[in-house]
Amino acid sequence: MPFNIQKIRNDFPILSRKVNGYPLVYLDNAATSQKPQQVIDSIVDYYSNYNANIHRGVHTLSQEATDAYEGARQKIQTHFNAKEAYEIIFTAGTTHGINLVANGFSEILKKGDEIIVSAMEHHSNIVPWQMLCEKTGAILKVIPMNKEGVLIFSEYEKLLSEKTKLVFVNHISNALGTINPIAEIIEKARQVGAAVLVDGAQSCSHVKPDLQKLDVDFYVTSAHKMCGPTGVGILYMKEEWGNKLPPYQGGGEMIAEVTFEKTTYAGLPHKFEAGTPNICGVIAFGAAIDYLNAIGFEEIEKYENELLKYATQKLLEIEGLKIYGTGPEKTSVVSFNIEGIHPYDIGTIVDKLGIAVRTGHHCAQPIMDFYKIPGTVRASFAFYNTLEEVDALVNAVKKAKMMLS
Ligand code: C6P
Repeated sequence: MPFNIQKIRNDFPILSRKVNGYPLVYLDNAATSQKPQQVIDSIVDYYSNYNANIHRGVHTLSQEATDAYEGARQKIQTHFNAKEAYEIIFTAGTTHGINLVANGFSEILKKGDEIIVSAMEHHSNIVPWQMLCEKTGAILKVIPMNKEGVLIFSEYEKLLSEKTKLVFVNHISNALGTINPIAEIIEKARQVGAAVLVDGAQSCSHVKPDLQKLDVDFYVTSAHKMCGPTGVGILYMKEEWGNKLPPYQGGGEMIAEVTFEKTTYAGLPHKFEAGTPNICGVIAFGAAIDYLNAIGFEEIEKYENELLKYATQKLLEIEGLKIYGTGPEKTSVVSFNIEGIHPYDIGTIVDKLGIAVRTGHHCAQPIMDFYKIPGTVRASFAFYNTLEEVDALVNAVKKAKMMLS
């Protein structure tokens, strides 16, 4: 499909609404993406035509719902190039997936084992590991970054040793837009026998990772970041880990046999999917994957890079504006401040002009501490944004600056 921005925008009903009397300019895509009609239709279709519980009934509706749910798993397996569909575990999202892995490792790690995270992680890729360290006596080490917001690879190499058991890193930083060299990070971790978890929450909408080629142990992401619904995501885990880690929650569907004396667990992926899952969400996630693939990830990446380049150049023309995250490998996130003005004030004024940006620490307080700032204004672009919307942002920021200086 050729990249036709107007046609794409027509797929997103929300993009034609007004906010405070102005056309909505939605630049908070790193928080959550908007949903195309195709995804909305898949939700309506499920509840209108074949809503039923899955894996449980012999009746037609249950079989239809099961087929659609398992069909989405296969679609997602193909998209991320996992070896087996059962290596894709459905979760409530990235945070849930990380906590599931952390829970599993609480039975594996020993006192003195080391865990490495990066300096630019989201809180959900910091706090569960701190909790794990408290429980097990393992030690958390941090890969530092430089002023450009780029990880210092040589420092990472120094941190690695035979004590390193796990490495956790996001593919793309939500607060800076930096793309981390995950292939190299994984390769180095392999040399000391450490397992690696990649947080793909910010990358899944921009690039298509090849999980087998990366040879990563765990990969987590959320559907809502890639045009799917909230409350659903995936945890990919290599089969060997799926067999090794204990279940996270007990309940229906995750068992092979239950007696009051002993319970045996189901195999993958059901071992980690206790209870009735977000059936509709999973099916709609599949529809979102279809939608994005029909546009094409190469096209998306190319177009978003144009938006990033243009936005960076135009915003930097504003005197006193500083961008955080200036490394050479970046995605379409621009995090900035204007000297002497609180980011919250800028966010509030641009909202009055219909522009949605996020302000604050973006659930990445250590990054803000590093730069000694309370937060930033973050404009994050998606493939359905336009150069005209970038202009609207720049004009609104100029206006805010005039009002607040
Ligand atoms: N970042 C943002 O505005 P959940 O909430 O579980 O779907 O995703 C958590 C998460 C984990 N890792 C990264 C890199 C993320 O960016 C996020 C979510 C949003 O930046 C909401 S805080």
